[in-house]
Amino acid sequence: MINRRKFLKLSAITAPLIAAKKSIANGLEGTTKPIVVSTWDSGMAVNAAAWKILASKGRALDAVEAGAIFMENEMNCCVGLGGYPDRDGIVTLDSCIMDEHANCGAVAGLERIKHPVSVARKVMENTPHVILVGAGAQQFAVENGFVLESTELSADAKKAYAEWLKKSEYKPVINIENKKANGPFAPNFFDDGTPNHDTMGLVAMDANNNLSGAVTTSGMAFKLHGRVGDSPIIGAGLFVDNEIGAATSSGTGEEVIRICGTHLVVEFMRQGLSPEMACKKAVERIVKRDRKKAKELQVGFLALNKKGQYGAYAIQKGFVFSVKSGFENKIYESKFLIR
Ligand code: SD4
Repeated sequence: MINRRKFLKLSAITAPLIAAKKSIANGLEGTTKPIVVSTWDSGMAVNAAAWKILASKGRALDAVEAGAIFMENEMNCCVGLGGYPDRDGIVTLDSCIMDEHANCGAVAGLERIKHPVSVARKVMENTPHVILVGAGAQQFAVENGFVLESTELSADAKKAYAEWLKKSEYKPVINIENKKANGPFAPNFFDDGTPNHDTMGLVAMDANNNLSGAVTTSGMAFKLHGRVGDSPIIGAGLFVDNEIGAATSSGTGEEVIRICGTHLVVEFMRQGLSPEMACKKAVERIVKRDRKKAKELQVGFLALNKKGQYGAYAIQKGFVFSVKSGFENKIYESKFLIR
């Protein structure tokens, strides 16, 4: 099991690659392509998987799916079936994918399926719909040949869940009966102070100048069963407009949904802002609504425009992202608004 903290310790080789991001993207003239950018430092390996397709002139859509699949195969706190469960002890997965024609597909609250991103792609390609949820999403997945995996939690998830149960004294039946005090809900931060998220969001531009993106996550750990975050919501966790750019997000999904976060970022880029400034303006929108609340949570946006310029911004320190192009293979620290 590699969570973000362990990954950082393990990746002494990549650590020196972490750099402060300069203000206007990569400052290169012309178009940097192909290119893929991903949330978090775990995005380095995700980018490598996507790059295999991009480097051989493949489609950005295939590249982002490959990147997401890679992460879903890893043992990680926050993506795939090895992720932390909801407060009832069930792992529920959210994912979406979007291509250069604004085709999109998503699944939410999907249980026991290893590759939600591929189910999301099938929703996009084989149905007239955009989002399938819960039992219906699972039924669709099985009908399309996906294997129903075990319900057993990964060893790390089991441990984390047991700890959480101890502290929160969560008893599902009692809480369900007591509607006034239906907590506890997903914490914004784990006990060690690290944020409750490591969602994988990635956006890419291929050699043909086409953009696509994908997001995959187990969502916020210990969430209410049935809760859906921003990650599978087009315009919240992911948005792609092939004329302008693409954006993805990580963090407390409710805050991202409230402002249609990634759609907002793309619209700011349409108005001429750099990816970094567009992300900053979206973060400001969240903070402006409730600064006190914003201090208690983290949201990071990551964007890529049609020139292959990229940038990110977060509410707080700690959001990092990974970039792979023909010019670089790096992790950057995002700028942040408060603290
Ligand atoms: C959510 N945005 O479910 C996601 C959380 C996240 O790693 O970033 N998880 O709200």
